[in-house]
Amino acid sequence: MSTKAAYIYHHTMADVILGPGHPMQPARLAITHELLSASGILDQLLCVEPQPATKAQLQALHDKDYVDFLFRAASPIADKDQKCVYLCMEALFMFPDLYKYYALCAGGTLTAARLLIRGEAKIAINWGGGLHHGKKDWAHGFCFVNDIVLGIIELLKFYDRVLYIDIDVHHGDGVEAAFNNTDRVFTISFHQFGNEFFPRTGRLEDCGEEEGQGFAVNVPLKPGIADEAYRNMFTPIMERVMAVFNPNAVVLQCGTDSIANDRLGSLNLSAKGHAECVAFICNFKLPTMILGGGGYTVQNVARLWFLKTAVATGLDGQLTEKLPANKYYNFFGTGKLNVPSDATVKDQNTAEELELIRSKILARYDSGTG
Ligand code: TV1
Ligand code: CA
Ligand code: ZN
Repeated sequence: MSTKAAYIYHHTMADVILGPGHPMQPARLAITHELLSASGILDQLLCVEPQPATKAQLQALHDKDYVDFLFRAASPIADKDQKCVYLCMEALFMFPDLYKYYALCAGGTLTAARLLIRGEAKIAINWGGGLHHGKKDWAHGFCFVNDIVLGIIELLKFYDRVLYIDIDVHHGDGVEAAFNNTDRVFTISFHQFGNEFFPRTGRLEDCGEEEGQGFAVNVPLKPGIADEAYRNMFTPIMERVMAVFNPNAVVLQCGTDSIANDRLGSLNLSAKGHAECVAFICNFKLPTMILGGGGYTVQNVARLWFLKTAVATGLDGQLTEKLPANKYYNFFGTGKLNVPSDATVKDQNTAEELELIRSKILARYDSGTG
């Protein structure tokens, strides 16, 4: 008997609005959920409703003062000076229920970690998680907590080595920073880089420090990369990392802002191309946590997370090229499942540049293959 894949979802998260015109729309969680439900795939998953993370759990990464601040922050009594210290540019984006929302993001990822540790699932999916920019005492890039770091800290209680893979269009700076000096967590981020693109970190040269030297990889990309060129980076690099690091568990951040026509990102992957990366990682058959993250063209985020849920759980044979009949049907524009690459977009990466990045990264691991 094979264990079901776990799917973590709390319906109240989708009702949250971060602010007028804010690109991060939690409603995408409900739309993804509706596709899973309408297709019948949801019935084949172990659905788990998370508890909010407690203050004590958040403090596994975050400073007590910062957690206390978040708890009070969305209320009118919040201190203006404190906002400046903890929130930097995020001060504009305070919203009611902020604490509840982020405690559920983190609680969901902690639940995913525990399901994997207890062997209750081999794959655990939390589309509400993936907040890779959060720092121990400040909010950054829509991430007021860092659920990923909290989840990895939990996994490290049981697993020796955890591999973190980040295919969001932005650099996974918060996760990289938290584990920059340790050899127990290997972090790798593929991201758009250059021209001040947020958060401006994640250079090719940055590869960990002290004990952690060689345990971080950054793959900086220019706008316009599509499926084939991305695959030619992702596959050989991940194959090598898997062989060299030999992880006991994997955490995959699946921000969908790297597909074509995102509101913030300028890469040009198709939904199928992005989902292939997930299939490739799941094929290693390690305990794997799958998290959300960015993704700002909401109907395409729902398409892709629906597709990835099916791919990661081995249920993609049940999908068709068409979306199932569902209550948001008109909102999707077309009834098609895939989001194709945009043929009018030019790839600004040259084959030579990509080859140089790939060979520089692979050369660091030439002597050891496991
Ligand atoms: C409110 C309303 C907020 C409209 C933010 C785009 C908005 C952005 C908005 C926006 C926006 C960013 C910066 C500003 C540094 C700051 C979940 C001085 C149309 C994981 C976070 C990107 C990405 C933050 C998060 C970035 C993730 N871009 N409209 N804000 N500058 N912040 O650039 O990696 O996907 O854009
Ligand atoms: Ca990334
Ligand atoms: Zn992003």
